[in-house]
Amino acid sequence: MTGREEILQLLAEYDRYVLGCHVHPDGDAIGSLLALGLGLENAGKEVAMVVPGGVPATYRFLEGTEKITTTASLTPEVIIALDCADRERLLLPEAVFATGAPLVNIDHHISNSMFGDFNHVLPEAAATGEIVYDLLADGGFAPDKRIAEAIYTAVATDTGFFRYSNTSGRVLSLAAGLVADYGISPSRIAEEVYEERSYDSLRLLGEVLATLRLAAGGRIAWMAMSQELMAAYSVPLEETENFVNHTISISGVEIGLFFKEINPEETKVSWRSKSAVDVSRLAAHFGGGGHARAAGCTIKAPVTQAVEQVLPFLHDYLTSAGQENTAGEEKERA
Ligand SMILES: [Mn+2]
Repeated sequence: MTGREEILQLLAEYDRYVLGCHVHPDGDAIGSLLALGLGLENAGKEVAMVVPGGVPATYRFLEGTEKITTTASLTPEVIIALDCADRERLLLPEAVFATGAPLVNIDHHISNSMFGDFNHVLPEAAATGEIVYDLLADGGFAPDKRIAEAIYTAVATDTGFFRYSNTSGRVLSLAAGLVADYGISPSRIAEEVYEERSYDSLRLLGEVLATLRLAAGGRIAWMAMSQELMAAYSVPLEETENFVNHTISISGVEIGLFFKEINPEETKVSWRSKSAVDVSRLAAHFGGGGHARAAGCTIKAPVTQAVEQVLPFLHDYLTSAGQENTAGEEKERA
C-alpha cells in the first residue's frame, strides 16, 4: 500500500517536520531518518530528527548524526516515522503527537500495521533507506555526500552487506550509484559498522555463544542471554542485535533464535531464517513481526520460560504441514 503522491506533497508544502524511528534503532532506522532529515534541511526546512535513546555508538560515524536529538525542539506540521512497523515501536515524545500533526509512515516491514495517516509501505524494498532514496529523488531533493552515506549504510546493514536474499539488482545498482556519484567508501562504512566493537561486547558474545544449542534435529539453533549475563558486561542492548546471526550460520539450521532477558518479566526474542521459513509469521504468533528472514517479538516471561514457550511451538510447526504453505508463499515473494 502506498500514499506516495500525498507524501511527496507533504514533503513539498510544509516547513516543520519531526522525524522518528523505531526503538533500538539499527542502521536502516538511523540511515533513513538521517537521509530524509538532511534532505529536508537542505531544502531550507526546519527538521527535528529525534531518537530518545540517542544514536547507537556504531552509527555515530555518519556525518549529520550530531544533529539527531533526544527530544523534539520544534512543533511539527508533519510527523514522519521511518522503518517502524507499528505505532508502539515508534519512540517520540507524547507532546509531538499531541500537536495533532499528520503522521506519515514510511517503511518496508511486511508486518507494518499501517498506523499512519499516510502510509508508504513497500515490503519489496530491501530497506527503508531505498524508499527514502526514491522519495528524495522524486521530490527533487538533491542528495549530498552525507545523505549518500546514510542511504548506503541503511541499505548495506539491512541486506547484511549485500548477502541476504533481499539483495536485489536494484539495491546493488543504487549502492553502486552512491559510490560512483558521491565518492563514499564502502570499505570504511563496513569497518565502522563491523570492526569498531568494544572489548566487552566481544566477551559478552563469547558467553552468549556458550549457551548455543540445537533443537528439532538440528533445524533450530538458539541461544540465550540472562539478565545476570547482561549485567556482568556494560554493553548496550543494541550492540547485541547482530549476535543472532551466528545461529543461522550453522550448516543445516533453518531457524535461529536469540533470547534476551531485558528484565525479570520480559524476554526479547530475535528470529532469523535462512531459506524457506517466514519467521515474521512465526514471531506474529507471539505478538511480534518483522521480515521473512528477520523478525522479533517480546514475551512476558523470564528467559527460561520464554524458551519453553517458543521451542515446542517451533517443533510442532516444523513437523506439521503448515511449513510447506509458508515455503511456497515465500518462494513467490522472493
Ligand atoms: Mn529496515
